[in-house]
Amino acid sequence: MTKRLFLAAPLYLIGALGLVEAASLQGDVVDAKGAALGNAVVTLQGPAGGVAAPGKAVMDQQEMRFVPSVLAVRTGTSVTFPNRDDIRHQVYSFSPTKRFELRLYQGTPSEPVVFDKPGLVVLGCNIHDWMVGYIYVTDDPWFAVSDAQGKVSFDDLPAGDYRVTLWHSALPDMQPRQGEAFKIEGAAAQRFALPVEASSEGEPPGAPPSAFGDAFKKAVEHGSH
Ligand SMILES: [Cu+2]
Repeated sequence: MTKRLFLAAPLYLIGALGLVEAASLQGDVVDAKGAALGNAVVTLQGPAGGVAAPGKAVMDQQEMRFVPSVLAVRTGTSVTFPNRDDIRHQVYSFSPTKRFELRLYQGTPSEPVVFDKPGLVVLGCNIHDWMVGYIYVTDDPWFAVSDAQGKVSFDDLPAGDYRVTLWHSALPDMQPRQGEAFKIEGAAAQRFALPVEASSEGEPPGAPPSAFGDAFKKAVEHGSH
């Protein structure tokens, strides 16, 4: 659902004018061992210097997890944080990109949070320490989050030269990486490698990252006694 928001309307404007040849890109994101890497953010800067309009996006809480665990949005996007659990959450971020706190709540807070600066926002919940989510805010006109098979796809791109930026929460310093420049004409395919160890291999999307895994397991164990 949210993925549709990523590929925003201005792309169609460019296509409709007929000024540039339309192209598409199928991307495969892989880790240091060449295995498919899900939940990676891929952003593109292209030849036309296109600008995607800020939109609206949703970061759910379901079964005491953030869903999706990684959300990419254009700078200026309003994000709502509906709580679909029947317990209360208190969502916060201490990240310099966007500091906020949504007081203990159920349902959807009336005001969305506007992410007005590019950068990474790490989400937590004051009640459930293992809950962690990421909002990646970008100025780049095209962006997507890789699926569980490491796939991303972009349609209606203007043909030309592109620069790619890649990010994943398991990168040692959490900093985005600049990939090699490449050309897109017609239907292109590209492989994007990130220096991420295969620690998250086999984990379902949205599972707590390993740093939080122990806390999560303890909580579950306590809960079952
Ligand atoms: Cu919570």
